[in-house]
Amino acid sequence: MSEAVLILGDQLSFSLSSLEAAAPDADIFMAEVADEANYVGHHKQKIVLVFSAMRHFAEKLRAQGRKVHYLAYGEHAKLTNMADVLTHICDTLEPQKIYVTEPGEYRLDSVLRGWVPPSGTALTITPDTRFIASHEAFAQWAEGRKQLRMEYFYRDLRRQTDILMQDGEPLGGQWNYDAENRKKLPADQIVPPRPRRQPDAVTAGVIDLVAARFSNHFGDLENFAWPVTHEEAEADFGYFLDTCLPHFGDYQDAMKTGEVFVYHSLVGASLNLGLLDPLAVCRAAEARVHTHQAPLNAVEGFIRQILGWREFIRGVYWLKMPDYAHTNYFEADRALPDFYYTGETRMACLRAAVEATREHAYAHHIQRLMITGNFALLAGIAPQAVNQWYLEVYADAYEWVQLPNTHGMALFADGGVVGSKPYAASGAYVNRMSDYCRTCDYKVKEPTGDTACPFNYLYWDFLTRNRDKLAGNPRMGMVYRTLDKMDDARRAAISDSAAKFLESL
Ligand code: FAD
Ligand code: DLZ
Repeated sequence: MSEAVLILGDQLSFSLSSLEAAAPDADIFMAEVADEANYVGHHKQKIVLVFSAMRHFAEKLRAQGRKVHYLAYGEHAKLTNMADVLTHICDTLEPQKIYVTEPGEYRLDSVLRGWVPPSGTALTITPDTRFIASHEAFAQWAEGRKQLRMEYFYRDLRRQTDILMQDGEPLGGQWNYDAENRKKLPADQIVPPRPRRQPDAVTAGVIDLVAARFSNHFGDLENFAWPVTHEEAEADFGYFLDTCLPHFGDYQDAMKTGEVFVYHSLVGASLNLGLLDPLAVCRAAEARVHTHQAPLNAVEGFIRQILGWREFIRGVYWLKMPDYAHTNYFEADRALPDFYYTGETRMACLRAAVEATREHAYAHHIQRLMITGNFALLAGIAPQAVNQWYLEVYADAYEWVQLPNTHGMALFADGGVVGSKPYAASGAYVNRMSDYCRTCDYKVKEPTGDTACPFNYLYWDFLTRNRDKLAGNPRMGMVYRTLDKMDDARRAAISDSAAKFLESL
């Protein structure tokens, strides 16, 4: 009986369930197709990363003695999408069985589930077991809960995996050390440089391909340094453990001019492709506490991002799709300003976030949430436009993780599924966590007027515009009491400054 396996571009794991389900002599197919490369205008570096990592993985499988059919971009022009590829597999091989691990995105999942195999062939979609919680486990946890909160899910997964636990209790006596993780980066603190990597021949070939075929996509290619193999991903993660993890907690929320990566791990892109395993990453970080190589606040903070946020976000996506993507709690409808692509804005913080994004297909979490995300929230930009931008511009972006983060966490467009209140902030927050305001054209201490930081009046204007939706939220009581104490002249100045600024977008 002949069998085939289709491996998607973000399924580059040897333990993939489709590979385990199929016979060892099954024919393996991997395909670079136009629809996946173009369903949004992915950053050029993301396409290089996915294609190069796919090509390296195919070579590894071949070296293990597997039969791999690799359809490179442009060499099979008629195969534009994954349904075409499945049909091509049937035409060339007439397999009785085709296995594919469930795609990470609802869009592609619908394509595969909607594909009708020819008679004599059965398509089996296997679960993606590269996560700690299955869809069923998340749905069971969510069942009957009024609100889904990451913290409680995270605690359950800590207990389940026994990570950072001691005799059934959280190590150190606390579940969460977030309160210790909000330091500003001191001006004289030297952040270690990231190791540079010269592209090998495979990556260099893909860079040429992307430069030629995707020249209209956003982003620079010059700084491409993403790991494209399991070994490179492990090496970079090892560097993070040794050099950055000890400071990860303290400076997790810090931003600084010229420091794109601060002490962040950059493991998101590798985890999402399957080059790293999330549980192994958490256990390797946990070991650093026991060997006293990193403090508990850093290690817990890092593990919470992966065991907590990453798993929770994926659970929300599959529980709530497809309706989730169409909610718009604040009825926001403004177009995305051009500066999200050009970086041409007088706001230093936004400029830094967009420039990092263009140069590295990366910005760290606080830049995504509190700079570009906060601006989109306060300015009332249409969620679909914002979601599309985030899906396009980051090397680690796939809808299952991007959408709940953008739509839910940053924009509160889901009305409170991911977060209990909007992450709205004025310029004071940016000033507290960064040095951007020192060189900005705008004045962070001015509340209104042409030279005031736009975050200041946009913040109060957002709260005023959305009073009916937010004033009843118990976590917003204090800000509304402050707003209510403002006199009419102050409120009019806020409204005028906001209207003028928004008009200028
Ligand atoms: P670190 O800061 O070093 O964190 C370690 C790891 O924890 C990350 O690699 C990631 O796997 C995980 N993690 C941390 N925060 C989250 C989170 N909120 N949700 C899920 N996983 C998390 N992450 C993506 O992987 N893809 C995206 O497309 C994406 N889009 C985002 C959009 C917005 C608006 C926001 C606010 C966050 C988004 N995130 C996304 C989450 C987070 O910002 C990135 O995972 C992180 O910045 C990646 O950098 P890093 O690998 O250096 O992570
Ligand atoms: C992101 C991406 C890109 C750019 N190209 C391909 C491709 O040509 N072939 C492929 O199999 N996968 C690609 N991917 C990853 C898919 O988009 C990803 O598997 C789905 O979005 C599901 O997460």
